[in-house]
Amino acid sequence: LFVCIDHIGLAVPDMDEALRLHVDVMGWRLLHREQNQEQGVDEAMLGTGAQGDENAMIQLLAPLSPESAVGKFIEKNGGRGGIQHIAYRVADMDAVDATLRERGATLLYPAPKSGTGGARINFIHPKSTGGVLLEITEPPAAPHH
Ligand code: CMX
Ligand code: CO
Repeated sequence: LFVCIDHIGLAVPDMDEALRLHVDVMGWRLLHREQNQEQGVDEAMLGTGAQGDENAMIQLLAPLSPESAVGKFIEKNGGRGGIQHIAYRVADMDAVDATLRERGATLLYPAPKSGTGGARINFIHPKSTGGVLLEITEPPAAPHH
C-alpha cells in the first residue's frame, strides 16, 4: 500500500527556534514553508535530497491556535514538542483509501483534504493504530524542472 515514509511530523511550540535547531544545527535543508488554515498549522518541510525527490522528510508543525490538533498535542505534552504523526506516502490515494476501509481501518476524514503543497491527505486515528497518529499522503504531481 505504502511507497515509503514521506515525513515525520514534529509538533514545535516555537517555529523560529525549531528552524534554528533543525537547519542551522542539524543541517536539514528548508524545502517549503506554508500555513494551512484548515489544519491549523504553520509548517516547514525539511529534506536532505533534491526537492521533489525527497524521502523521509521532517515536517515542523507550529500551532496557529491552542484549539488546533497540534496546539492540543503540545498542551497535553506539558507545553513541549514531540512526534505528532508519521506520514506514509501513497501513489494512489483513492485506491489506498478504499483498501484500508475494506480492511477495517477507520480514516479520520470521509474524503482526503489538502496538505503540504496541495498533497491529498487523510489520517488514521491514534486510537486505532496502537497510539500513533498516521497520515496517508499522496504528493502533488511532480513539479517540472
Ligand atoms: N498522537 C498520538 N496520540 C494522540 C495524538 C497524536 N498526535 N493526538 C491525540 N492523541 C490521543 C490523546 O493522547 C488522547 O488519548 P487519551 O484519550 O488516552 O488521553 C486521545 O488521542 C484524544 O486526544 P485529544 O487531545 O482529545 O485529541 P482529539 O481527539 O481532539 O484529536 C485527532 C486527535 C487525531 C483527531 C486530531 O489530532 C486530528 O484531527 N489530527 C489530524 C489533523 C492533524 O493532526 N493536523 C496537523 C498535521 C497536518 C499535516 O501533517 O499536514
Ligand atoms: Co504531515
